[in-house]
Amino acid sequence: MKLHYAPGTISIAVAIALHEAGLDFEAIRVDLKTGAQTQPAYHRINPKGRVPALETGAGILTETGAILDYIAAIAPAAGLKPQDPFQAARLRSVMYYLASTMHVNHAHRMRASRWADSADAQEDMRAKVPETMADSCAYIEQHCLAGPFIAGDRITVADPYLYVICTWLEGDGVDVKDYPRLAAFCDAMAARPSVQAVRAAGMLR
Ligand SMILES: N[C@@H](CCC(=O)N[C@@H](CS)C(=O)NCC(=O)O)C(=O)O
Repeated sequence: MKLHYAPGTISIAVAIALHEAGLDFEAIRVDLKTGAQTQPAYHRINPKGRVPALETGAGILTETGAILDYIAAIAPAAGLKPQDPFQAARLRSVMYYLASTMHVNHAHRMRASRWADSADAQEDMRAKVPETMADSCAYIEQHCLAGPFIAGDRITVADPYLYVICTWLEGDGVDVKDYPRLAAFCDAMAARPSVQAVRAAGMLR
C-alpha cells in the first residue's frame, strides 16, 4: 500500500495505525507548503486535495476515519477494533466526532480562508480556536476515554486519530495538562513503538 502523507497532519494517524497493524506501506510525501495537494497530479489521487490518501490493491481510499476502519478490517489479528457491534459503533462515533468537529475546530486556525474572505472574519475564527479546542478536549476527557485508551485497555484505530490531533493542541493554545486523562493518554501513545517509528521517520513533530 502507498500512503500519501504530510508530516504532522492527520495522515500520520494512518501511518501509526499501519504500524500497529503490522502492515508494510510506502510513504509518499505531499509537500503542502508548495501546494502539491492543489496540483492535478495529486488530484488524480485525491480530488479533494487533502492528505491522507491510501492506495490499496482494491483502489484509493480517502478520509482518515474510513482508512482507519479499513486497516482494522484487513488486519483482524491486530485487534484494532472491538468485535461487539455496539462497541465498534461507539468507536466510530468518536472518530466521526474527531473528523466533523475537533479537526474542523483546529482547521479554523490555519485554514480560515476556507470559510470567510474578509481578514476580520478570518481573525475572529482564529481567535475562537483555543476555546473550541478546549471544549473538544473537555468532551473527550469526560466522555470518550473508557480506560487509558478510547475503547478501554486496548489500543484501537481511533487512538492514533485522537493522538495526532492532540499533537496540535499546544499550537492551538490549549494545555493538555488541564485534562489529566487526555494527558495520560498522550503519554501512553507517545511511548508506543508505532509512534516512535513515525517520529523517527520525521512524520510527527
Ligand atoms: N476529513 C479529511 C480531512 C483531511 C485534511 O483536511 N487534511 C489536511 C491536513 S491535516 C490537508 O490535507 N490539508 C491541505 C489543505 O487544506 O490544502 C480526513 O480526515 O481525511
